[in-house]
Amino acid sequence: MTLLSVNTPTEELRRVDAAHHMHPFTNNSELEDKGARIITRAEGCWLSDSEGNRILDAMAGLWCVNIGYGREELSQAAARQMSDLPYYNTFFQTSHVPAIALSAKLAELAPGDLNHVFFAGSGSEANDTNLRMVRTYWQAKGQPERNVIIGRWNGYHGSTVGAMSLGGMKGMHAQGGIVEGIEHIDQPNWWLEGGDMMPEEFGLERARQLEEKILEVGPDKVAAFIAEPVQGAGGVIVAPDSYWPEIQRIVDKYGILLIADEVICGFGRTGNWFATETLGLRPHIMTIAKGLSSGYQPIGGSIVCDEVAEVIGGVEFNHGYTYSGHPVACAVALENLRLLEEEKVIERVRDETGPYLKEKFEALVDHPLVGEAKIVGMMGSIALTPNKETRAVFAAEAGTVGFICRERCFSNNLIMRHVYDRMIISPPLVISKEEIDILIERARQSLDETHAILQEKGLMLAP
Ligand code: PXG
Repeated sequence: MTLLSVNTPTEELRRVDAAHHMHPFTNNSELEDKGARIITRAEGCWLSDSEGNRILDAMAGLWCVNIGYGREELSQAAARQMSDLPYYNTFFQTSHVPAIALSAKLAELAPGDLNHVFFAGSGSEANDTNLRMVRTYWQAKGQPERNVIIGRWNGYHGSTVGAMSLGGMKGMHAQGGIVEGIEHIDQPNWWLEGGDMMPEEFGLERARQLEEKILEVGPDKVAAFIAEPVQGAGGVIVAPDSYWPEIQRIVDKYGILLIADEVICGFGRTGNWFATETLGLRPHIMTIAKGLSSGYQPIGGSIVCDEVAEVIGGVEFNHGYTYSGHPVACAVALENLRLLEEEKVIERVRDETGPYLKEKFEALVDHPLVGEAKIVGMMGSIALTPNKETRAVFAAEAGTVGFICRERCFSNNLIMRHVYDRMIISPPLVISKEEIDILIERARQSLDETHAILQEKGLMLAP
């Protein structure tokens, strides 16, 4: 086989890709027709592809490149660590400096008494850790019957069996089934499911489903509730203000553990280090990944409160990954956190670029296709609709219109994703005001083009 490189013709790369590379969440047969877009380089918020396009990445990769692409400091940190100690494990009473330093740094950054870190290689692995950890916690406390974990429909916690079961993506559950002892409640998506209720009333109703579920299962059988502070993969669903205080009240009342999945929300995305601070939550465990290393290295983990860590530390927790606390990943994460802190990236999101983006993004609601525009810090979504007043969905199958809009964005060199008929953004936190202007301009252009296509095809219809 000829050696492939970024200089290989795109058609050849696409052919080999379709022939041999199984892509995540992709119907591979579609790749044979059209082929993948092949990304070759990236700098700041900009991607380059094999056809010479420059694309504004309003998704920060997969919600992870918080510090932006191309930071030499991070590649140097990796190279240094690879020379010094490319690998050693943290099993069997061994440790190494990068894992020690990173766990201490995370304990410093995390709120409250979240002072202990169990490392994993990804967010999915970390949530599998959490599933086993909370059950082990209650076992160790002499309450083994407390093993039910409650998650939410349309929540996303990863693709491994445990994480997928905690999540509420029905299409995933349908492929192989889920782990026993996991229950789900409805999501706080007012736009789609709020009916005639006002948002605050709906937020309370959805939060109270947690209490109803606890009572249905039996309060002495529930181990934990897991949720994303802002649902990401489910379409950037920002709960009404009434929702989280009520969830916290219920968690406190029944003494169950709260797991905040901060995989997307953490490390500045909502304008604070963690979204639990933005929303005033007091979790016992936080799941982290993505922005921890800005995606430069695969790393995730669970930040655990004193009480849970003490109980788990009192038994041998038979759990761990070859790459738990991988030294290169830890070194890169540490350098990433140093840059986020030193360059005041999160403060800028909170005080400057976040409010600037919010103003421009929320103004998209004046577009004829846009029903609502919601944004927290640097994660936002707009709902596409054929009728704003009635909050109608399109008559076409859910996702048809979102897909058309995503394709228009692609052709306008903007990466803005769709989740069904919601368009979502989650740009690198270092995005400048000028780049925000470009983002909004391209989004508007793509919405106009989508609108024209829908009118031409007669798709502006509600059922
Ligand atoms: N929790 C949350 C909240 C996530 O968003 C995971 C856990 C799992 O992390 P890993 O590192 O195992 O992927 C995620 C991941 C999408 C998309 O299309 C979202 C994720 C991953 C891939 C695609 O929005 N989130």
